[in-house]
Amino acid sequence: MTGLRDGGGVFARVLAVAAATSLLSGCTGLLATTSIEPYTKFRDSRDGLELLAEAYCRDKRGAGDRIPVYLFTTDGCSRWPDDGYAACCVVHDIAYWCGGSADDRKEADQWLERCVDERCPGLSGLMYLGVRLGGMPWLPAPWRWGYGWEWPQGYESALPRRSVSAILEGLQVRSQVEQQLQSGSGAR
Ligand SMILES: [Ca+2]
Repeated sequence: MTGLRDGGGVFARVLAVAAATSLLSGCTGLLATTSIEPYTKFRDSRDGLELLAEAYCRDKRGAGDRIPVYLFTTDGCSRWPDDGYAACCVVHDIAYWCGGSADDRKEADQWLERCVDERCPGLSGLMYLGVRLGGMPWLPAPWRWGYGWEWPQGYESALPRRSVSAILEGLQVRSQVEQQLQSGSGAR
């Protein structure tokens, strides 16, 4: 347990540094927000993201394999301050919900870093470090790798499946997430 506590302390420090850095770089305000509305307000957006997550996961795991036992949910950028890159975090959540091998997780984290870097270069490296430390599959946290499965799902063996980024690109997951996050304004 000491290791877990130490890991949590490091994670907290990384978060504090990230918040300070993002403030200094003008990427975010003082309040941490999760701009994933209309996800929690509108059924259509929530259903759209669930279907998108399932499509990604069926593609990732291959026909005939199971998909997670829990429906897809997202908390946006978890406890990170977020300003304009919530879609990056939701896409990253889709990959985390589905799970897979250690290499898949690293690829998803690298994808997140690139995505956030487009909007907020001062934060992307620290966010990468944060998800590497805080997203391990054996941590009983709701944002862990493979969180769509019963804990502990752990890492799965690497099978000759398509890469995370190839599937994200093939299904245009990021632009579809952005559309879902914007669609609620028209539904009001
Ligand atoms: Ca998240």
